[in-house]
Amino acid sequence: MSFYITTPIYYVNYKGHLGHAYSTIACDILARYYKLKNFDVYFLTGTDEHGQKVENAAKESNTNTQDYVDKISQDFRDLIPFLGCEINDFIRTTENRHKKAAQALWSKLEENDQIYLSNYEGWYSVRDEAFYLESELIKKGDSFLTQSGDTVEWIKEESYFFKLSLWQNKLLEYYEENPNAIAPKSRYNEVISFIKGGLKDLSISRTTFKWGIKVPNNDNHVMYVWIDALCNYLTSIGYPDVNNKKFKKFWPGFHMIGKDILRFHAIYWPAFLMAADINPPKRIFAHGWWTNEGQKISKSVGNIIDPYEIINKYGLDQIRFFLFREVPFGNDGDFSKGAIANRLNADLSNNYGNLVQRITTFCVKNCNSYIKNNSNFTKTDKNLIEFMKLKFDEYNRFMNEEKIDKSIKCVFELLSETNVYIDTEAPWNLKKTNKDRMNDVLFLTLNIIKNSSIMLIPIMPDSANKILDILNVNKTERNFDHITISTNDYKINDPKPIFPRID
Ligand code: ME8
Repeated sequence: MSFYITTPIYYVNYKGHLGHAYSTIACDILARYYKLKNFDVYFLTGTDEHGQKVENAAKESNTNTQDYVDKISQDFRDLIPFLGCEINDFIRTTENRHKKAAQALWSKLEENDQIYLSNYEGWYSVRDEAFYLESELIKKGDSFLTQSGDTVEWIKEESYFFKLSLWQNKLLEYYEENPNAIAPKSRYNEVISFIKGGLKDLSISRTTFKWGIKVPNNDNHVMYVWIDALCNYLTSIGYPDVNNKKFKKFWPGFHMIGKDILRFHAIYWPAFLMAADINPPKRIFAHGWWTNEGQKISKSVGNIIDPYEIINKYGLDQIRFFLFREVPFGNDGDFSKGAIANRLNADLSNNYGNLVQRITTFCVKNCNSYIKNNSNFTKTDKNLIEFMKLKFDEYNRFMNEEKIDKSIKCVFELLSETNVYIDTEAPWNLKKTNKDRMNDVLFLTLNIIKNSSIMLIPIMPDSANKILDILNVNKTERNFDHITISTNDYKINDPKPIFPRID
């Protein structure tokens, strides 16, 4: 089984921030989850380097455009390992492989009679790199603003058009037959009502600047940045060679995006693909938007959250955990210092960390670090094992719907229940009265710590693996085939605290 997952490719007009990190980590969580299920996973990210917005940013910084995009693209690339993400490819739209792929896609659309030359006249937002109808804008004095308050400019130029209007009914049919192609459901409904509102042909080339991929056979035009950018998902797996192994194995893929770019991915992109005889994406998940202490994050307000700063302050796994436990995935979230401290202390220090720390230190001090395996479970033990199985099933069900917060919650319910079990069974008392039973209680608890830690690898790979190291769990057993009660004994390594408290 294969799983192809992509992040949006990020504009290189500014350095990466928390929002970008969020999309990338979301993909890493799913990629790692599917790896634990033994899927063949391919995880792509990269940078979107053409268009007016990027060209303007280079001009503003008085840098040659190519040097400018090289520098910022490298910053995005460097951020990935810092976020604990393991990717398979990093694509840049200024690479030759991509220019070739985008031009091949264009030529295919032309060959299929999907493109014509005409004139475009209308509103354009450079910030969104998007065309707008006047009805979608807010009038302010003599000018118009986008819903998010950005300025638009009137453009009038010769342009190639894609026959998007031809695809209205086909898209509706496709989405009716494939209701899981867009998630969450509210985004699916949004797309359906947008399509029902009517689709106009889409301008797909520009003539007033040069920073883009040349349109085949017409040097006056560069491609509209979105047709160029969306094609990256095909480039990485070898397009235009649709018969190569990678393409056959991984397409169609799963696109993780922010809610701001839903229309491009869920309307334009599947239409381009179908028009070029390629299957539309398997699934598009649009996640919510982060604010900073209640305020919209923006360059002009100056409240951009630097991933380096927060990860250096709280820890990588702590931030990964907070971002995906705190907010239902798909909803908007607010990044606040108070919420971080509460969440990390309650779940990581007091629940997971406390259970691991007190059990492993107890084993080292009182059992010579050695716990024998056991399969003679009491009724209470069996209930806990059943609860573990139930939570693992729920965890999977939620992960398969990208309800990452709910999946995490299942693991923490299991850990809480295990803390209660330990308090009730009290191995510290059994030490004096029944050493065999003490061993068995510890054995079951270690198994639950092991299984919970495997389930938490996608979220907190480093910490979960450190805990599995303390438990001496074989690297080859750190996957979902081993969410069982081991038949081996446990030998405990010296424990170190993993989740310090935050003040
Ligand atoms: O749109 N909260 O690139 P971009 C959550 N190049 N996510 C956020 C966020 C926030 N406050 N801010 C940004 C582009 N994001 C195009 C994409 S794809 C073929 C081309 C995330 O640099 C979110 O995923 O503006 C959003 O969709 C993406 O960054 C936009 O990044």
